[in-house]
Amino acid sequence: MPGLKSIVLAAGLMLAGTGVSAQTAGEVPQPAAAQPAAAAPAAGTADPAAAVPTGAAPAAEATPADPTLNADGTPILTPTAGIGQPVDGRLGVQPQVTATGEQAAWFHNVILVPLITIISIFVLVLLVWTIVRYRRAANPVPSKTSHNTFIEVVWTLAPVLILVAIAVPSIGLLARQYKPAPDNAVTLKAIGNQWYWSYEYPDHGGVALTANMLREPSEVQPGQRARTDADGPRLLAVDNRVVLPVGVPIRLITTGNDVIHSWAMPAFWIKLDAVPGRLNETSFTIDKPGLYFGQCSELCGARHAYMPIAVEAVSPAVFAQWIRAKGGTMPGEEAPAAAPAAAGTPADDTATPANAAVPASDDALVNGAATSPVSNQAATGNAGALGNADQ
Ligand SMILES: [Cu+2]
Repeated sequence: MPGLKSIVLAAGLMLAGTGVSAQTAGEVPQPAAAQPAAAAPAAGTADPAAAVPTGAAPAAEATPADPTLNADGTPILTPTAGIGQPVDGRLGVQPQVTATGEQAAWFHNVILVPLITIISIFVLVLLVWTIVRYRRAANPVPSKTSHNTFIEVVWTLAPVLILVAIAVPSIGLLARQYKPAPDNAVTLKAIGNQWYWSYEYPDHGGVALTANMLREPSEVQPGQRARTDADGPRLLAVDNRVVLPVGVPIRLITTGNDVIHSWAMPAFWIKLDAVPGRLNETSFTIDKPGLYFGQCSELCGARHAYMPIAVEAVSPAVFAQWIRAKGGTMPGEEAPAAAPAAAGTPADDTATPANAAVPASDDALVNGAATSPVSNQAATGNAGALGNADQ
């Protein structure tokens, strides 16, 4: 849809020209006329930040700029080689960016792999020694020993002690992976579909997005956006990335729409099945900003290999900007619809009684009963919020 793209481009340029830029410290503009509601002149609640001159902009262009995208819709954050993505020839786990992941990687690298190596070499040496030393030519009269209490005690106790020693850090790690998130956590709901992921932020005004894999330039229809290296590696880049704050606990909830999928993000040490009819939950905290890639990890059908996951970890301030750009609210804030009304901008004159009657109900959004605000999928040629494009 080149028409939509040019409109969004023009909106981006206009916003940049009026000084409403992503760099405006603190004073993030409120999404204005996306829901031109509630003409009640509640001037007492006027937010200074809402006095941005948005009145002149048509409704579709009043949303603040997405801080994760450039004006032309390309992503600002580009992948870093070796971080959050596979590397040719690498052995072992990806560099971890969560505390749980670091503990698990330590457990794997420092305890498990050396232990497995030592045991394997020990058993191999015993076997070879027995084969060579006690072969018929070297040992014509075999021993008739049938019991040796000391050796039997050793070969029973030693494995038990090794297993107990492993179990202590292992159970601690398991408990840590399923520790419930604290109350201030950011909730991300990941929904597996054949064959794409959709996401909801139920605590943030019902922001929702749909992530489709970006295809190679040779595979797209005219007008569709193809993958570039700025988006990510082949088969891992998506048109809409999940945006999450660093240093803030994340509550991940997964479910499936059709069959079982699995939301897997190697750099977070997360792999959680997405099962139709139930909610699975885990939590994690991302330590480092960056771009991280994962994939569906449950064989879910013909295009199982083509439903990647991309997470953009940003500072909490940028995350809040992004939420507002998507038409959502941060917890404790009023719904964006209330802001322009309170500001008393000329845009209110266009509000019709019908519009005013529509409440910006948070409850409906939290319950998932209402459709979420259409995400501005400026970065893609796919129609807004549609999954499974052309599959
Ligand atoms: Cu899947």
